[in-house]
Amino acid sequence: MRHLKFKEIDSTNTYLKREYQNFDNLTFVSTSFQTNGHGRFSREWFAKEDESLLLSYLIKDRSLIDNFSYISMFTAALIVKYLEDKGIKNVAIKWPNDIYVDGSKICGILLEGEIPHYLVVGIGLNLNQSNFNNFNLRHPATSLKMLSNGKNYSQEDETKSLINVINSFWDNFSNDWHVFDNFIKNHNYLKNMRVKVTNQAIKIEGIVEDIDSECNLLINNGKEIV
Ligand code: BT5
Repeated sequence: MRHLKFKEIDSTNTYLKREYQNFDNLTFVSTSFQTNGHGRFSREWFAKEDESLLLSYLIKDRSLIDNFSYISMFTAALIVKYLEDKGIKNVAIKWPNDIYVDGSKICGILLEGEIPHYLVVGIGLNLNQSNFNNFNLRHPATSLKMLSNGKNYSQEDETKSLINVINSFWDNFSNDWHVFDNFIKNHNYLKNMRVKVTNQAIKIEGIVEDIDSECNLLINNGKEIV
């Protein structure tokens, strides 16, 4: 395992996408500040200096890349465990890539890469924000500080601890792709909610029933489960 730390960088994801040929499986990159942090569809990821945990890790192991559909959900499950170990309650995974606490987003995960060559998993986890009033967010947001009576968190320490959790999981992973089945089902934020999802140009609307053991969202559209 290798950990590269930056004070400022465009984006930890973009860095690993540029440099993936020079690094091994499970290389971690973190930074205090990103000038071009992003989510899906080039949406902006907001994080002032030292306020967030900004981390990406590289996957080059072929057996993991071949099962890419599990990677962001497994990362989410590890982050949920990490937050629960800190005593945070009501943590849930909003399929496919967000973590919510009590209805507010605390973490976003971004999977990028080129299959079968490499994957980059990016994590933005809110640590020390006191509010999100100045950002034009699509959904309510929260931070560890807001959930723990104003306590401040060290970006460096939290990054190190989360890296340990993720690294030791993948280091010991024995290709059991069902290891989180129940955990993910029990932390499904969208369960029983009405959603609209576009899957390969097909629009599906209905009530979320479950997440299956291949990490697909199961939606009841009134006629069938899709
Ligand atoms: C995500 O995208 O939630 C994935 C975000 C991944 C960010 C990490 S940071 C380290 C690495 N380097 C990067 O450049 N990216 C990764 P998405 O589901 O598309 O959500 C983006 C939306 O979340 C935005 O349009 C905002 O509405 C909202 N948002 C932005 N910043 C936020 C924050 N700090 N907390 C909560 N919501 C935020």
